[in-house]
Amino acid sequence: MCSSPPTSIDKREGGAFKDELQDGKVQAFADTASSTLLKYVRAFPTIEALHPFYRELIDLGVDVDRLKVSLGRIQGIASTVSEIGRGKVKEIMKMRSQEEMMRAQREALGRMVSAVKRARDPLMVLSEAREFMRRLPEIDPKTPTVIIAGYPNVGKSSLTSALSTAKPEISTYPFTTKGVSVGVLEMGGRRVQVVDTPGMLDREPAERNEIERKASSALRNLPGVVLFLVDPTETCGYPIEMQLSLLQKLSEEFPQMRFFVVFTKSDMEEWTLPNVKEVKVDEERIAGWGVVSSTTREGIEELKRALSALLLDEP
Ligand SMILES: Nc1nc2c(ncn2[C@@H]2O[C@H](COP(=O)(O)OP(=O)(O)O)[C@@H](O)[C@H]2O)c(=O)[nH]1
Ligand SMILES: [Mg+2]
Repeated sequence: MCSSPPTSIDKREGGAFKDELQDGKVQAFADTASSTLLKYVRAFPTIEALHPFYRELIDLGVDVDRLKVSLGRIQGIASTVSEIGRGKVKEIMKMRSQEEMMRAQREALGRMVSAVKRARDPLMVLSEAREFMRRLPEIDPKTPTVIIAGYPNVGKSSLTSALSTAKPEISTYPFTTKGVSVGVLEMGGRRVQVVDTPGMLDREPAERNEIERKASSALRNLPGVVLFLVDPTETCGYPIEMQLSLLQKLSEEFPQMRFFVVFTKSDMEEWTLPNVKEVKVDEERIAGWGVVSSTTREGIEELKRALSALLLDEP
């Protein structure tokens, strides 16, 4: 059955309703909903534009394909909503009875609300991804970096503090329970960051879990040098042969990086310079050797100068 055409339209009333529609509910809802959705999409960093260091880390906590699909879906919903809005407002403006207009408006709002509801799941994906990214360590992949390596208790944290001007900030990777500390030092007016990564370069690659392996691999993308610490006093609990063997394994794992080797805890009585003749690492891979004590600061300034020359004076 067809509804009969409206016969008695109150011109004034209908006109007023049309005026209200001009800046009325349908348009307002369409605009707000679509621009809000697009804001979420635009606020999200483009994965491809990210530095490979972060791209690899993000891969550990975020399903990147699912994220891309979600971004696309939200964008699609935003344009659906504004199309519904535009179309309906045009339609409504042509209508002559208020009842008809009200019905059309309700229908438009209903359709837009259900479209927006479909954005819930993809928005959840975005929010989870953002939360993961927010908790990644604040390492600037463009700043020259000293990556600290060596067995537990060889003096990595102590040396990171001794080298840094700022108090090292401890940030926690979302995928490790241990913190990653990032210290900052000034060298000739330029920033250098010192990154200590427990659970990664303090054990053999084979002993890391899958996530630690991938996170370690992301470190390859940082520009700089690995500062490998050896504790000749063995008070760290690891025999010297084992420590030197870790140096060899890490140098194989990071073939494009150079290693600066420092012997720590030089203030201790039992300290002796280890025999390194057996270490099978190419000469050119070794950027330098040093002897330090973080307690007495012996060798610290020399080490800073050497690192500075290494990181900053090169093309
Ligand atoms: N005597 C002496 N002890 C040190 C020195 N550096 C670190 N230590 C001690 O060695 C232990 C482990 O140091 P830490 O920096 O935590 O090692 P990490 O596990 O490699 O970070 C701590 O008890 C430190 O006090 C040093 O230069 N001299
Ligand atoms: Mg430590």
